[in-house]
Amino acid sequence: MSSVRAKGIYKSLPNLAKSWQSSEAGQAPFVRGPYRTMYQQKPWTMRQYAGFSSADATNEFFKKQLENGQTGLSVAFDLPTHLGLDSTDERAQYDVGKTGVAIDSVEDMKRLFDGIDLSSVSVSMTMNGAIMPILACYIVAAEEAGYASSSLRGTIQNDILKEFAVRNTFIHAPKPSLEMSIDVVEFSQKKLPNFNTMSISGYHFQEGGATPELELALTLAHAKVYLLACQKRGLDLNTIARRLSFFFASGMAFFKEIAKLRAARKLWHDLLVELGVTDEQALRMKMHCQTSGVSLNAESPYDNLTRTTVEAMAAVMGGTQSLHTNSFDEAIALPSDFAASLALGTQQILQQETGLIDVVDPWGGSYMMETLTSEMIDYVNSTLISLESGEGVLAKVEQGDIAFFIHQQAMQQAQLSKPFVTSISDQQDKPQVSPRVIHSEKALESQRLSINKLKLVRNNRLVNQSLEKLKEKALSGQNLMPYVVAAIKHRATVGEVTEALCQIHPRFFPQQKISNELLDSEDLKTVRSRYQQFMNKNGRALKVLFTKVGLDGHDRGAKQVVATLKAVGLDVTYLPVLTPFSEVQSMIQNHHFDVVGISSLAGAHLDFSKAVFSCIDPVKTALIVGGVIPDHDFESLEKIGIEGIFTRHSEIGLVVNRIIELVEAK
Ligand code: MLC
Ligand code: 5AD
Repeated sequence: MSSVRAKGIYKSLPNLAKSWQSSEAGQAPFVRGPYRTMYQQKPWTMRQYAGFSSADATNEFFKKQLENGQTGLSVAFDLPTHLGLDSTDERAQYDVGKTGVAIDSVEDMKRLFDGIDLSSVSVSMTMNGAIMPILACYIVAAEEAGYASSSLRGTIQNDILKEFAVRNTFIHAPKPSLEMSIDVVEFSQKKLPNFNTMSISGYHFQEGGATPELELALTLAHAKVYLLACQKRGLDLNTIARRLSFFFASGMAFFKEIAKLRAARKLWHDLLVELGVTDEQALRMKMHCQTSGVSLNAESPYDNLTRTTVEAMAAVMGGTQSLHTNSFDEAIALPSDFAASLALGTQQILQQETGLIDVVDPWGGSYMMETLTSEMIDYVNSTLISLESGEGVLAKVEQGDIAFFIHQQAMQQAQLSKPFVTSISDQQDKPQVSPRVIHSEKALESQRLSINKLKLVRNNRLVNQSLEKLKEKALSGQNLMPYVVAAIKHRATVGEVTEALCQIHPRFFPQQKISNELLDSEDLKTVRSRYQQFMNKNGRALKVLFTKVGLDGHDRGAKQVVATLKAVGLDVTYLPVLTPFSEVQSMIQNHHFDVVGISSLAGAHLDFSKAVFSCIDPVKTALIVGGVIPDHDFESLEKIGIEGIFTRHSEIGLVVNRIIELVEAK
């Protein structure tokens, strides 16, 4: 305890006289848990997030996990699906099936759940951008398989606001996107009464660099925007809030994470009471937790099992309803079957062997925990006031202020972060990790066949009519879900529905604010003078093309590099996310570049590198790659002809220096 106190995590002896500190679990304001009996009656749901390649491959994986004792399902979609692009769209070609399963139509959705009893297993779908067509695919697939939609249990993430700050799979601008998410809430309340209509997420804030307390403040700020938007529609929050659930990260700050979940329940209860909610069920916050991805380390991956266990214990001691434990190889690639089994096993051991489920709120009454909880509540309340100040939270989302705020926090956190323990760092002793390899071309081929077949058998006239109707309704501002469901039923694809919606609410490309701190650093001054010498010698500026080919929207790093290169004086052209590959190709063919840089954070670096390398003349142009690049791919990249590989840990000055070196060597 003394070290905790020394670091100032708790400052004063707690005052346990606060009324909420003597409340029981299952009693307002639910600090100690949403239910009186908690896990004694029903242990948390073991819900592993998964999806890769095709519907068939993921279906097989789901069935295996259920056989092994998993108690809920959770679908990870690939990037084209998130962005409402059919797999056959040129912009999607390198991302099909990479970070999740590809779903282009109701037929794929049917195959995803083939042979799985949807009336007994609850299904979570992490979908935000293409929310309407994907939920519609699920409803239609289930109905056609014989399930009444009122019997379906599960959760749709439907939390679009955080996408603009951290996760980046938005399609339309914030305001129309918000309206669509409320369409889903309104529609589901009637059509899917047992479905949680939102999973308001903090997880990604922490992954993006926020502290647990900031994660909570931002989540609740967004939650309030949704509540007010529902109220504005005339929806009764007493009913709506019963089916709003939450999603938090559980990182390595063990005590703080437990306090965060306790504080979250009280803050949610208070917020709803402030908005006039009285329904007991609605006032109980329910949550899913996932152990932290950023806390995992690729150098000594088996240590990640320990980290995940500790993080899972914090989530359970904090009273989560549902849990995903990360696989030990996640810092390297998508979980292998072996690693996924161990991750599920971690939860099973906690549930079946430790007695953790026998105790409700095990830390309740501890001075340390009650103080941390209390301080967390105070911090969130004061942060909410500043988030809501000025033009309010939605304006901050629209102007990119929240994204920028997180980015700055991430830079501060990076300076504070502790080094990883690497118990097995010696290459020779290192256990072999066999990460899952996704064959994107195979996945694309199978999607192509599936779309072609669908288009052959469907009635195109009905498809077109339903899409026209959808556009008409989108203009008039009605709830769009019934029209999306109708289009999907007629076998319109996810891409076609999205395209129709984009004709009314165009794709959104945000302006991103870039940190100036780096631009003023000492390191950069040295690099500037080196570049000046190069210019003096060669009498010209260096020409660089920087591209984020593909769909992964994590472009802050790329934009920061571009801004820095420009500040140093290089002549930089930037092709952003969603640029079709043919445009990258013609840019390279029609202009000279000394260096072409690719940024990739979602596993497509090998495919992109091969494709871009085939367009350049390596005698005149050097190709470099940056982003999330696992160690085991360095050799393959070098073989392709990549001359500079940069990871998240590379200093920006180093990148510029390497570019100059490469050009001098040519
Ligand atoms: C449970 N129940 C109890 C009880 N415990 N009743 C009485 N006493 C108790 N002790 C009841 C509940 O009221 C509920 O009934 C039923 O049992 C089911 O339990 P639950 O606790 O609601 O669990 P579950 O169905 O698993 O739902 C959990 C949830 C839900 C509410 C948090 O939203 C959920 O499953 N979320 C998962 C989200 C997720 O997996 N996201 C992945 C994101 S990954 P009833 O009738 O009220 O339903 C991601 C990564 C990325 O985002 O970026 O790509
Ligand atoms: N399968 C399993 N886990 C995934 N994650 C992301 N995509 C997948 C997938 N397809 C996990 C990683 C990441 C977090 C957001 O979710 O742990 O950190």
